[in-house]
Amino acid sequence: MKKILFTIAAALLLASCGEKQPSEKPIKKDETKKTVVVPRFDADSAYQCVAKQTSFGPRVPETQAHADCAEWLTAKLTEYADTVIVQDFRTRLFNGRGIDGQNLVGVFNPQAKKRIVLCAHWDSRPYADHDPDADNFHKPIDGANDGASGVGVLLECARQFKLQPLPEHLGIDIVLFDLEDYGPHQEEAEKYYDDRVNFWALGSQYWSKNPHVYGYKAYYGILLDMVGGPNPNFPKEYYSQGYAAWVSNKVWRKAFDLGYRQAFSNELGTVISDDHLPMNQIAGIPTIDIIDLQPNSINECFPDVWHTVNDNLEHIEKSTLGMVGDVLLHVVYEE
Ligand code: AHN
Ligand code: ZN
Repeated sequence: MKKILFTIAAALLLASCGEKQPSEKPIKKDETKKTVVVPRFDADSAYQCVAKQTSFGPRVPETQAHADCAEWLTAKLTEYADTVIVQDFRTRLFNGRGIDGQNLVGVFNPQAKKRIVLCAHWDSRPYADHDPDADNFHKPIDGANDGASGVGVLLECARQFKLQPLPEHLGIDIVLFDLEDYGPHQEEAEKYYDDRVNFWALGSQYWSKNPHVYGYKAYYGILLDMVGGPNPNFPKEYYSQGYAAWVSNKVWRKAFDLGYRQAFSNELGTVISDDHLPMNQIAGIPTIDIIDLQPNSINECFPDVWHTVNDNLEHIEKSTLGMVGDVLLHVVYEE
C-alpha cells in the first residue's frame, strides 16, 4: 500500500514539475522542515523516571540497588526501543582493581544510516566527597541530578519515540553509560593523580573503543549531565565547543527559539571532562555535553549539591527536566 501511494505521489510530483512556471518560487529546504509535528515532552513522566531511579537507593556499582536499577532501565528501554543491547564489560578503577560495568543501549530505527546518539550516565558516585559535612564523606549519593536526571529525560524521549515514530531516515541510539562517577575520592586525589589516564567516564571509554555495533558512527552526539537542578545554567561547555561547535550552536539556537535563553546562556563554559570526551577523542563522534555549570558555585563550577548527600529528589526541578527534554525533542524531530 505504501508503495502504491508513493508511486502516485511521485507521479503527481513529476506532473506538477512539468507544469511548473519559470517564475514559480522553489520551496526552500528549511521551509519543508517546519511542517514536522514535535511531540510534547512530558516533564511529569521524566520526573517519575528520576524518582524511580533514586528509589532503588544509590546506584553504586557492585550493589543490589545498581543491579536492580539496571534491570528496570533495561525493561524500560525494551518497552520503547526497537532493539536493546546490554553491553557487559570489565574495566579497572583508578586503584587498579577490576570491576564489572553495564552500558545499556536502546536503538531506534536500526536501518537508518543517519544516526544521533543521546547519552547520560546511570551510575551514582560511591562517596559524597564534596559534602559540607565531613561525616558524609564516605556515604554514597542518590545522584538524583548527577546521573538520574539525564537518564530520566532520555527515557521520556524514548517513550515519545515509541508514541510518535521518528522519521524513517533518522536513527537514534540512547546509550546509558555505567561507571562515570567512580573517580578517586577527593581525600586521595593527589595520591592517584595521573594526567595520562582518565579515571572517570569508564563506561564511555569502553563504549568508545567497543561501540554496540561494529564500526558504529553517528552524525553527532548529545550528552546530558545534571539537567534537573534549580535555576540551571547551561553554557556551551568548552570541549563541546572545541570538538562540535556546530552541534552546540544548533542546540542552543533551538533552545533560544523555544524561549529558554535564560538557562541556555550563549556563553563559553569551562572545560569539563565528562562522558563526551572519549566519544569525541576515541570514537570520533562530535558530541556535546549539556551540563549545569554555576558561576557562583561553592565547588568551582558545579551545582552546590554536587557530590553531596543532598543530591537527592528534593532538589530536582521538574521544569528543568522539561526544558531540556523539549529542546532535545525539537532538535531530533526537526533533524
Ligand atoms: C570530573 O569531575 C572529573 N568530571 C566532571 C564530570 C562529572 C562528574 N559529572 C558528574 N560527575
Ligand atoms: Zn558526579
